[in-house]
Amino acid sequence: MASKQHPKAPSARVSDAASVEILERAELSGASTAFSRVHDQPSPCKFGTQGICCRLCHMGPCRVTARAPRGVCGADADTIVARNFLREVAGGTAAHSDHGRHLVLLLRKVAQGQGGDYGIRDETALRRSARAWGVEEAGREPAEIALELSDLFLSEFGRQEGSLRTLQLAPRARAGLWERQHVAPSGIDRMVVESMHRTTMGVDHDHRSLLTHAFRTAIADGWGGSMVATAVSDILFGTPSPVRSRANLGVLAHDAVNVVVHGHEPALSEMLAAASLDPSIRKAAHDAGAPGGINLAGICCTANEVLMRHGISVAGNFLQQELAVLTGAVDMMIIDVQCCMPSLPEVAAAYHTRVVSTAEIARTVGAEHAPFDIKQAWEAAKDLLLGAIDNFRRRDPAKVYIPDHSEPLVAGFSVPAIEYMLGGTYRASFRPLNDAIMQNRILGVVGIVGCSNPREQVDAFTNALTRRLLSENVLILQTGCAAIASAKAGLLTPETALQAAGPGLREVCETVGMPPVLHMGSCVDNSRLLEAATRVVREGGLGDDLSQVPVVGVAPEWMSEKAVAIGCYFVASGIDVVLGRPFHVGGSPAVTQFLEQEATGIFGAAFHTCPDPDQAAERVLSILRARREQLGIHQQSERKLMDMADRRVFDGAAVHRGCKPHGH
Ligand code: BF8
Ligand code: SF4
Repeated sequence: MASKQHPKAPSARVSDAASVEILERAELSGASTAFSRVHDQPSPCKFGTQGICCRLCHMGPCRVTARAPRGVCGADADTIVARNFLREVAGGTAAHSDHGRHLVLLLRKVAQGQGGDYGIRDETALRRSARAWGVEEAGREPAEIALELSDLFLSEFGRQEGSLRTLQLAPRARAGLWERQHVAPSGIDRMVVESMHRTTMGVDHDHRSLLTHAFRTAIADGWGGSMVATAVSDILFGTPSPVRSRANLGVLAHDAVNVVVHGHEPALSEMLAAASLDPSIRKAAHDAGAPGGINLAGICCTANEVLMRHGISVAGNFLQQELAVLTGAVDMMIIDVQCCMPSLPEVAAAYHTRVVSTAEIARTVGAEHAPFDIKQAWEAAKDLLLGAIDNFRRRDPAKVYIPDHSEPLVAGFSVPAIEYMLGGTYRASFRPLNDAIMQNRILGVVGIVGCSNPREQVDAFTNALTRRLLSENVLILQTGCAAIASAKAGLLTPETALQAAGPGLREVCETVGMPPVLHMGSCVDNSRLLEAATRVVREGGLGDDLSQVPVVGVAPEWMSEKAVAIGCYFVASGIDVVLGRPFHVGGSPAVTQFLEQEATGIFGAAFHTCPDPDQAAERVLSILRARREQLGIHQQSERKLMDMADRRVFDGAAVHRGCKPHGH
């Protein structure tokens, strides 16, 4: 069972001290983790890596070689690679969008008075979304608005013809481009189904046609399913605002019942957060010998959801799920959907930890299954916590090792929160950000997103890139496991991030009271990045489309097909994407060329692959500078401190932040 010894020391494979300590212990005990299994899968199949393996029909599987350049049906490398790529995008889109659908169905039940213990927690968010999607809200009751809005959202999933309504949230120039290029998606579900249809044997064989549909499908994810998921989460659970918390395995407690929520969908974890404060639950925990009560902590994007809204601490990101169990201190790990490793019950078997799966669609062999019924959410949440309390009694202190490492952080940066920080209560506005970009105090804005991957040193690329770009006066927006990586490195505290920031960025952030690295939420919340970039366009002065604004997306350590979909909707939105790891498309120069070059002609943005952080930083900076040059705002020397004349201009701009852009 035990894996072969890994040639690299734990400290070369993970970055944070807590993970190093647990991984060292895991390897001594011979526990199987992603870090040992990756060593058992040393050289990934080269056909798979290049995307030239096809198993879409039973005349195959076929793989492309120099001697056999076509599959049995005649498909060549271009067709096979493009089909495989489209299926990845469809998978990612399905995951984000099905998550969105579950939330819309919950909102609809709430609107009909059948939402059990759920309600509309943020009426302002409801009215904001209603206005954005063209639903009449003035003078109407919340339930009435919510019903119409949820019906509209549901119709976006099932729409059979015509473009998604939600595309109207994009800058007008971008929505127009999508129509002209015939990539405006129709129904979200339809796009995914069509992806499967196009890629089945004998249908779409033209790599350009297949890849175009990949972008169309991805737009239905970013501007459709994910946008809806974020909007409905904010309505039901509250729009995030800045909140303090901590991240890393050290948040687990010796004296409390540790309940780890892991996965993506926030409905159950919201209820757990509330139930953990219930007096009867706290008393039960005390009675069981846990004076600290219930200590709720998160992993992956469920962590990000409850962090953003409640400041619940983060136990870790993707590759720490097994490490958390290996502390021996987790009394219950509650999993829902996506990124939950099937290995968890096996790791847990050496401890008292109970792994409980809760989503109807997601079973894990060896885990207990407690399907979560929203009609009895409060009771279900309390039952789970009582089960965890009971299990706490079985915790073996001799097996517990909690690394003494966790970092403070600030998260909770929704777009309204950013707008408020920039402009204050009366003049909430993006104007100060646009001005700072135009005056070259801020070079540009970069979204650093995505996963961690055991094939590289975990978190290292993300954090090196974040530090470098901060020093170059780049404002950083983060989501997903990348945000947790930076949290563990201390980069989500304003103090540390400001120290790393270049002088212009630091000055702006200190003036408006905003940290230079903004945690914007989970991976479906990459929609918040689209929304923020759109706000920059609408604010004026930096072009009229996303392809003009100095904004770049980076996925340094991605692993999930969800990241492929996210990358595609960023590019389709006109935002260049730098990947730290290449797609599985190398077997087709034509597909590679389409993604890395032809896309620019269609969308004004493309993919770039840069396997090390310095190279990625240079590429990001050169894209930002090129965009600045096109806008004619590149003249000011970079790294320049504000002198008094500058300061007067800046203060003037701040005073007139409500004004329209100069000369546009
Ligand atoms: O959806 S960043 S490892 S948890 S896929 Fe998964 Fe990747 Fe983490 Fe968030 Ni996103
Ligand atoms: Fe082979 Fe074509 Fe079937 Fe793919 S679809 S497995 S290339 S015969």
